[in-house]
Amino acid sequence: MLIKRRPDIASSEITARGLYLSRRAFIAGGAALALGASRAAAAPAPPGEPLAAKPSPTFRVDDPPTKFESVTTYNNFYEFGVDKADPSIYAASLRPRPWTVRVEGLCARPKTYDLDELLRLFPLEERVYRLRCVEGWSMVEPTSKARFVEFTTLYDPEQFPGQKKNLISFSSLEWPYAEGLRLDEALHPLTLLTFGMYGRVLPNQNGAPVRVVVPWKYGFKSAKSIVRIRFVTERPQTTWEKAAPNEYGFYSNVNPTVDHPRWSQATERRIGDFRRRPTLMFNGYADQVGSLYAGMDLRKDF
Ligand SMILES: Nc1nc2c(c(=O)[nH]1)N[C@H]1C(S)=C(S)[C@@H](COP(=O)(O)O)O[C@H]1N2
Ligand SMILES: [Mo]
Repeated sequence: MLIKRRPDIASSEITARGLYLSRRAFIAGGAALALGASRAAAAPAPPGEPLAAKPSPTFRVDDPPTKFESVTTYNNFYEFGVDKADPSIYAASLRPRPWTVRVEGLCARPKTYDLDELLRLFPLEERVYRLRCVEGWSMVEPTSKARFVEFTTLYDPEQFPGQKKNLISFSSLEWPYAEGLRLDEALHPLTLLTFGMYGRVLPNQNGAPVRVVVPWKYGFKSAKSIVRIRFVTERPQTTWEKAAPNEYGFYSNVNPTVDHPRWSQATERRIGDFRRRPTLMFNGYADQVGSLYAGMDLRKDF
């Protein structure tokens, strides 16, 4: 399936709203070509090793996919710096292999998986379009006490220059980056444990070698380059919640009717587009995920 782009709320943490918008407009306009060219010279395109997967007949979006070039040069990945171009420029320092993911916490079979072992666990037919489903994790048997899942990104300042405190573009985030979902959110078939995109392995700047993608939530819920998945009872504290609890809630469902304290979420601009369009409830997946939040006050649980 195609992951719809949504407004990048987290990215403007350090930028005044006006500047943030004009920078986006600048990148969307004619200057994008020039920027793209100089950046391409600085950072060769990722090798893009093919990764076979079958499109999901269930989850299809008919919109044309965002250009591969845009998706790989306009990123948020603060481990490489806070600027949208930083990840594509600096991502070569990340070594996505060898790689392991530790699955632990409240589950019957905690285990450290090698990346290739993980890949083999997801048969081709079960792969969602270029992506795979967290549903595959049911084999680790979370116990009845498990109510939330925490995802943690690699901590290694040698591979992630943005984790060094002396870097010019360092952010105020705490490392390693941590995110979390309620267990039922994590097990929803739309929540993807993602190894690839556009038919290739994930480029480093998009979170190689494995990340989470939660299509109905704001982008920062989708942790990149993860090394640990932990089942817990209490709601885990997430990186962005720690940084600004009144701005970034645990749920962070895309919601046009609940504004960020510093800006409206009523409209969005997709990467590569110039025009703004109305933001859709749950990013357009209300039919699939709305029932997860029945009876909740989404103003309170933002
Ligand atoms: N480890 C880590 N994961 C992260 C981030 C980050 O800074 N570090 N940024 C998040 C944000 S704010 C967004 S919008 C998406 C962007 O993913 P993309 O660059 O593949 O579009 O990644 C998310 N995952
Ligand atoms: Mo974001």
